[in-house]
Amino acid sequence: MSEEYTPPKVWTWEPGNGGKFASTNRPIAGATHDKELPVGEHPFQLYSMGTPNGQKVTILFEELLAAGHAGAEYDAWMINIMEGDQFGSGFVEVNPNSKIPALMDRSGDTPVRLFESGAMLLHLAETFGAFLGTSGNRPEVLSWLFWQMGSAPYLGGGFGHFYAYAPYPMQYPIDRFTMETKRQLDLLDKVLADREFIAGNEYTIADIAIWPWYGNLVLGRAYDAAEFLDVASYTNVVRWAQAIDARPAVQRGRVVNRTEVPGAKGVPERHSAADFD
Ligand SMILES: N[C@@H](CCC(=O)N[C@@H](CS)C(=O)NCC(=O)O)C(=O)O
Repeated sequence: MSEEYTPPKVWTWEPGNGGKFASTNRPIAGATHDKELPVGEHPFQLYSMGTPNGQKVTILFEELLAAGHAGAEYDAWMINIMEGDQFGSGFVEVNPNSKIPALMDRSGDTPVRLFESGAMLLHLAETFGAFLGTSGNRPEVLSWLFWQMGSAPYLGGGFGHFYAYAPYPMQYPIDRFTMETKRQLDLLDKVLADREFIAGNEYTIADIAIWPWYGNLVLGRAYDAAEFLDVASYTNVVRWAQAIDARPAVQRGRVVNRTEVPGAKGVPERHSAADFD
């Protein structure tokens, strides 16, 4: 439990360091076991879990379906990252990086794989010509989409890990990542002071990418940290987060691939709209 640490000349892996992900994390890429992935009847096969990165994709699928894009029907299969499903051989074929979400697009003649949630949002938005904003505003949408991909690891892997998941509290990393998380919230708050949505006055994949992380955070749904971060002070972010939270497609998308959702019903696997009934 010491905060004093002298790094050895060469780092060696000590399995089970006590953190929340100690049983599955390791410094080696690739599959650990053989396991085929199931394939359903819809054009899109999503292999995921309802973490913020997973929610981005299920929210976009539900928004596309709500907007009348029937071709966006999808099967969402549960990949339990706490049990190491991301290291099964079938999953690793779809995502060699062994992280959810992973997607197979089987809508064309040849199935194509996608990994990285941002790539999925862009691919689906382009495929259906939806939620990309107007062509003149596209650079702004893409800038915020990629901002999310680069920024959320400081919130999740940095702040969230050290505040909620580390085996014991350590002031230095908590201070460092709290400062960055609050800077990011302040940035979003300033941007949303004169815009309805992140990239302008239209709801786009930039909002769909950012909301599961920063929206859930200010709605008090992440890391039990609402008071610590004083999220209520980011009033524009709270207003934006509540508006998106009220969208029926978001209410559906955020519960997919989850077993337990406080105040709502989890939908561990989604194969049709009836799964939400
Ligand atoms: N940049 C990736 C991040 C994906 C990611 O970090 N997924 C986490 C869950 S939110 C995961 O699968 N973790 C399992 C592990 O690290 O073994 C994306 O947006 O798709």
